Amino acid sequence: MTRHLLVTGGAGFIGSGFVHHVLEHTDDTVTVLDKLTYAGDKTSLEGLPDSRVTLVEGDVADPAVVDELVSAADAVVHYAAESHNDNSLRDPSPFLQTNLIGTFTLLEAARRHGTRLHHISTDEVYGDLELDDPGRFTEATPYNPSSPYSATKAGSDMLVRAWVRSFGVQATISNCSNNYGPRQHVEKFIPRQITNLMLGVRPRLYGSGANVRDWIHVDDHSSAVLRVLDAGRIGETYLIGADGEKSNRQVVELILQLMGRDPQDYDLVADRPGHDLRYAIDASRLRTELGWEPAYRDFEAGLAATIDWYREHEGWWRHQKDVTEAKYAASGQ
Ligand code: NAD
Ligand code: TDX
Repeated sequence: MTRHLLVTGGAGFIGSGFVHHVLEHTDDTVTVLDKLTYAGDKTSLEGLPDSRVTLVEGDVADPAVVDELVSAADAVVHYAAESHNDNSLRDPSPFLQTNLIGTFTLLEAARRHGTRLHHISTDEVYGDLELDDPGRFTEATPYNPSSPYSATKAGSDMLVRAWVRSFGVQATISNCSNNYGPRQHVEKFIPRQITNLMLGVRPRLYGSGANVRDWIHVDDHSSAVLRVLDAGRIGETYLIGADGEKSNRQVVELILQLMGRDPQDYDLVADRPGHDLRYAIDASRLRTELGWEPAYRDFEAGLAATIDWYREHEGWWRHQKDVTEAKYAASGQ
């Protein structure tokens, strides 16, 4: 059965990846609702057929726009968010507006129209783990967010759970680990270092570089979300991860090596305030209950392909770079 999906934030990194994935793997049609903030880019949807994808420029916190689009959709996948921790430390206010009020606005529309909703969230809601802790996050880990960004994502998850329980909204939640791949904004760690190197600037590691992130290719995130949308139990949360733990130092050294440079050729800069030490996902529920498996198992190959994408798409990222670096320079990073 073909569906009509409403994808919020579908002009951003992961949302646009999901739209590409849906077009390739289903017969569904898609409406993207995106405010086209600094992080959204229409060209991330270029090349997709107009007959199957429509972009509506609008705010997920605008009840009139959201009501109309939700009423016309069979299901909603909610990616729209302010997504960058460093920005949330400079100015938290848009994070509260989009991540909390935006999610509330969608939930109210889903409640009115009885529409299925899948909410996209992050492993950062669980706070962090010690570097030597043998444990990983599971669906039972208590929430303990550290940054304004992760606190608003945690709050949005709580709103979804409350709307499921109190109003019977047909929602699921997924909390994914760090994504990498094409079309990620150059403010984020991996694209920042790749594009720095392309411009002759040394990579910049926060603190000691010992912090660990659990990397997953964006296309694997998309396949997992589609699986939860199709087969997830209403009211449940699913953790998404692909066993990709690496220290930031390891990632930078690999980028340098893949780009033909000395792996030690990077700088240590001011640490992020409140910097989470380590994230690690146990995705057993998703794997055993829904039979999901990641397709990208070789991080080095995925990273090499991502480097190639930035080399081939300088026109996509070049205009974002100077304004992004000016913000970092102001905080010594
Ligand atoms: P992104 O910043 O690249 O994209 C966000 C998109 O949302 C942009 O297109 C932006 O224009 C749009 N947007 C922002 N405010 C809006 C508003 N008020 N109304 C409508 N659209 C708005 O972010 P991303 O990295 O693609 O993350 C997408 C989602 O995935 C977020 O919910 C994020 O919390 C979650 N997530 C991200 C990661 C990661 O590694 N990047 C990991 C887990 C979960
Ligand atoms: O220049 C840098 N140097 C550096 O060492 C930057 C930009 C980051 N870092 C470090 C900070 C983190 O330990 O690299 C790691 C990754 O940083 P980000 O790309 O900013 O990601 P993170 O803060 O881990 O959050 C990401 O994953 C979870 C996404 O941005 C979130 O949206 C998602 O919820």
